[in-house]
Order: sequence, then structure tokens, then C-alpha cells
Amino acid sequence: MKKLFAIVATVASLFIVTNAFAANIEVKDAWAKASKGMVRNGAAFFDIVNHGAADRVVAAHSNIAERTELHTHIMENNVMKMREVQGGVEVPMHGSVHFKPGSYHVMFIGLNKALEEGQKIDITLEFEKAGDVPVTIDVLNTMSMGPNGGAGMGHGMGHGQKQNKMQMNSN
Ligand SMILES: [Cu+2]
Repeated sequence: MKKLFAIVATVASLFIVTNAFAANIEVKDAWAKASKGMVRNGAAFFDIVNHGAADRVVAAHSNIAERTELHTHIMENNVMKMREVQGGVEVPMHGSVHFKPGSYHVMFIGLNKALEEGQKIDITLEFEKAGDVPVTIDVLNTMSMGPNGGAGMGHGMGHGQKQNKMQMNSN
């Protein structure tokens, strides 16, 4: 009984320090960039940590935009393009996946309203095994490179103003 209590206390404390903890999946440091000007698209980034067997993110859902999609960036003929991810994103056993600018991201297409700095957004990530995992996203200022100041990030290719230069095939 004492052991059970210890486990419950540990799980409860995890709820406080992370955005989401469902089964073996933990989603943390979730953030999005505040909208700039008339841009009606946005993107969210986070780290997914898997404490169990291999799983897969198969979809993202929100009610803040017309469409919420899993995207990645690929280089094609030296042009950076955004693509909707086909078949989901694998999260390896006891591994992690980083959704970050220039790589995997959750894409909001046709935002209902501009994302404001300081705002919090609730979305759901759908996993093959863990099911629906709620994620709370912090909207940071337009200059932000993320909650950790962009440490370890690539060349900073993001969204916002660069949006219209990218080609999308998700229609
Ligand atoms: Cu995108």
C-alpha cells in the first residue's frame, strides 16, 4: 500500500512539471510563435518523450484553426518545402522526437484568430497506442526560438513571414 502511494505521488508530480503525461507518453516544452501581421497559419513545436514501447503520433487536433495537421520540412531541389506527414511520426521505444522549426511541427491552417503572445492553446495529439494526449502550448513572441532559446536548433527556418515562400501540397 505504501508503495502504491509512492507511485501515485510520483505520477501526480509529473503532471505538475510536464504538459501531458498519458500512459508512457510525455509531451513537454510545447510552444508556438505569435502571429505576425495577416498570416493566418501557425505552427506548434514540442518534445515527445516515450517512457515505454514504440508508439506513433498519427494526428493532431485543435479547434483554433480550420485544419490542424502534422507537417515536416524536406529539401527538394534545394528548396525547403513543407509536407503533411504521411503515416504519422514514429516515437521510438524509450526515445524521443523533437518537433522544432525546420523539422516536424503541428501546422494550423486558417487560424480562427491571431495567436497572441502569452496565450495558451490546448490541442490534442493522437497516438496509435497511447490514444489522445492533451497538450497545452505557450504562445511566445515572434522573435522566439523556443522555450530554451533555440539551443540545438538548426538554421531557424520557421513559419510566419517565410510561409508564402514555401510550397504546400496538403490541399
Ligand atoms: Cu507546416
